[in-house]
Amino acid sequence: MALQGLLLLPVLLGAGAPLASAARQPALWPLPMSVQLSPNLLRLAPGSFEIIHGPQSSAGPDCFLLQDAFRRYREYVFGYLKSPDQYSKSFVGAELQQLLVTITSDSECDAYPSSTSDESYKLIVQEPVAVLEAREIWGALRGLETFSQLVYRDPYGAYLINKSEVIDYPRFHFRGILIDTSRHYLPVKTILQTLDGMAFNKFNVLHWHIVDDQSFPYQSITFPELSNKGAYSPAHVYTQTDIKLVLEYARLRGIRVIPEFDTPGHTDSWGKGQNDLLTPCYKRGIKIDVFGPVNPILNTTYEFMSKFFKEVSKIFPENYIHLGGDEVDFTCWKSNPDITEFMKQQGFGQDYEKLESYYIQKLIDIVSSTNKGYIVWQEVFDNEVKLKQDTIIEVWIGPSYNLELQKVTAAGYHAVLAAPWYLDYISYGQDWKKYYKVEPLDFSGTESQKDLVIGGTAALWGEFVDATNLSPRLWPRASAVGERLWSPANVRDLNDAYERLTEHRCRMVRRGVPAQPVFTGHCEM
Ligand code: CP6
Repeated sequence: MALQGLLLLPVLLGAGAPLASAARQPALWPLPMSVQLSPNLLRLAPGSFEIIHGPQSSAGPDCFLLQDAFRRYREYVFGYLKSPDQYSKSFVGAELQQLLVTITSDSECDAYPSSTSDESYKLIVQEPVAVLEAREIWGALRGLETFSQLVYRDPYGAYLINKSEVIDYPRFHFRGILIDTSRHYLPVKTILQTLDGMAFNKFNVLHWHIVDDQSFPYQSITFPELSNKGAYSPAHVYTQTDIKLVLEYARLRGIRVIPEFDTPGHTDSWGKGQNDLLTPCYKRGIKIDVFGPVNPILNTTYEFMSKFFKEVSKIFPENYIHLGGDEVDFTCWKSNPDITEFMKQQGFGQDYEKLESYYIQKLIDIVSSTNKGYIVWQEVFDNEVKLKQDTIIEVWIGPSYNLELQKVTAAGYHAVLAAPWYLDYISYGQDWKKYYKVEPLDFSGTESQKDLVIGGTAALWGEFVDATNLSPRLWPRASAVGERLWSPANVRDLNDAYERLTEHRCRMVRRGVPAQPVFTGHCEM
């Protein structure tokens, strides 16, 4: 049966292929704020079509970020064609010859993207020259992605684009992906590929949960023993060179890299290379060879943290550092007589959350003195730690995350939502729909409370994820989150999303990001 089907296929194609069918639609993902597609089609000639700077642009050929993006997007549009001139000489009709990219405000080509970057753009596709206009280079990057998604091929392989007009900007300015390089080391190549996928989906924050209990792959300049002793092996380390590579690759795609150095819990691996940092645990009053969270009662702890975060704040250009603060286990602190004594002195009673707050407060003062802002997991807020007003609280505990959003924003803090988007949980079926249906502002609160929700993060924790399965587990499931965070709130039609996502997934695969299938079917390669 199957064989017969295969043999019949060429015959069917030869006889039945429609001649001048307008064929497929462009598949835009995430859907822009406003799209007007006219039925008029333009063709692009792979050999001669070019993406260049507009004459009025504040950026020119010395803007490496845009030059590199022009090169990338030409390749994405034409799919690394081997014989690019196949169609261009013979075709008649309307042709799109150029895309002119214009930056209207002072272009900062060497800058890093930040929380205030402007990602808006306007794209007009008309004959013979299309125009992409953006205030900043970050908007031009998003517009180039959209332009590349507008181009599709007819059944004969010709490149088509509708005359069209797109006006676009993100609904939320914080659109993150969490990767975890402690539970499994991820090769730099895998991280770069993840950044590619993020750019295809207009994500703009890589939340890099770089260290945790299991391993410490960050190679510190000040404290090299941390990774010498705490990494899985000398090969499972991010050198300063590796970090710079990731930072630059992300920058060129308009992606911020926010590192997380999670303390005082989740720190087992720190203890291997830094003596006396962790709390010694006791059993029946006797010290045992087990350690708990960071020891909050020693001056040496804070001296270490000062030096460590001073380094981190220099290495990472990002204005925010994630300080963790989640899931602190009090068992070891409770067992330690020195801690018990300290609790008495401070008048903390039996309330170990007070001790945790004592630590975090001191840590926050240290990090504030490096002129960085900080993000913390929701426990830090729940434990009533005194925070600077511009602190970002990451809400991760479900299912009552909307209540938490209500509380966090009522207290005037900024919130990032992660709870409904834990992609490390897998199940049978199309779970992207579950992520897609989430409405981040569906909690009771005033308009100004809603304004404090700055976005969300799709979290791919690493217990069961390494380089072999990261990409298909992340994509296209995270794409659902990407559209929820970029597109207007009323873009929620599951059938329309299904059609676009199916094609978007094929496009990711063609571009070298192995994304798992949405459902049955096949991809045109
Ligand atoms: N690691 C760290 C984790 C988790 C957290 N922090 C986590 C907890 C519960 C679930 C998934 C992940 N693996 N450091 C919580 C933020 Cl369900």
